[in-house]
Amino acid sequence: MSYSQIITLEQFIVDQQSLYKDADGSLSRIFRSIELAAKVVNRDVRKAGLVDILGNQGTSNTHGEEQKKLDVIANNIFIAALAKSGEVSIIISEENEDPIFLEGAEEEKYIVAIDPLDGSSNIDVNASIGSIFSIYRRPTASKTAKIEDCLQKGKHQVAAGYVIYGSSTMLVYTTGLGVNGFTLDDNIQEFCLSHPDIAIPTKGKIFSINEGNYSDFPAGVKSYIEYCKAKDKDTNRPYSARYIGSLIADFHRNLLKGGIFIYPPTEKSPNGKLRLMYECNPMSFLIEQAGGKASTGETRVLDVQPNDLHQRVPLFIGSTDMVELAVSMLNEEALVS
Ligand code: AHM
Ligand code: MG
Repeated sequence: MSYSQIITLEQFIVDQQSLYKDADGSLSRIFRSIELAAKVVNRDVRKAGLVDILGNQGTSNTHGEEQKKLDVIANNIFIAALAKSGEVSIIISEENEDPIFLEGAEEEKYIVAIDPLDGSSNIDVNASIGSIFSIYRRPTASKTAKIEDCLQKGKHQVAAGYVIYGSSTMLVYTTGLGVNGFTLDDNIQEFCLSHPDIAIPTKGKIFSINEGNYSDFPAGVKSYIEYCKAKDKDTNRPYSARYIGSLIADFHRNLLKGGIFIYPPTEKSPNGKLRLMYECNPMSFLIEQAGGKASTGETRVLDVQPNDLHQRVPLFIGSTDMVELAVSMLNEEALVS
């Protein structure tokens, strides 16, 4: 492809925002900050083995999990870049217990939720990791941003996306006008449109779940796993099991190829592991925009009213037919037992 045919992320965002009649450039400025943060984190991820930034920071995050050095670095980079945009009044992060109210920006209309480095157990072993972001408009007209402004249903997201630091680095996002993917060209340091209008196949052949927890799964999830493994020519079964333990990597593969990712409730964690605001909502907005589905097993993820910034929900996400079947098996078994 010649460079005259390249569409950069920045150009694409400007063109897309011109389709919104009330767009004033604020969202574009937030995206510019996210893009910059993604490039800086990418630089640090790529040299992680060369300098002393691998390993543990020796501190825990708000969920009591050990923080990796790169988690902390990525968190600081995203917060600094978003603060600089001048358009964001509150940042909430998986790594921070409390919301960050940005000084001097109390009246700005946007709130951004981030999981700055998702899949951190994969950092030390050189497997794919990612960053997730989700953008909301402040619902109140009050002058000072409040914590309640952050507790919005996922269906009110204005934009969401992720960066995957894989064999190449990609940024995938939606503003409610479909899903588009951009690959970072290392030579010119620009994200270039490489995956326009991503659509997930309605059926897939991949199921992604941490089967190590099998004995703790609800009966319906166990039945669905057995269904995925059973031989049946007509429905192309058995399906393939693929699970790396990095939501972004598992999600990205299933988005492009078709499949289902499940993080179910377990006996130990009745709400699953993944966080509504930082992981489930942004991925659910993306999957719906790509033609797929996301459910907690009981309801559409995007309809869940959050009551805590760090709350967890079970997640069934991916190709529509697969999610519908998994959820119906979950509920059928729940009725029987
Ligand atoms: P993290 O945000 O602390 O990295 O944790 C979330 C990760 C997801 O990326 C992944 O899907 C999940 O945890 C894997 O959990 P498990 O190891 O229980 O299968
Ligand atoms: Mg995460």
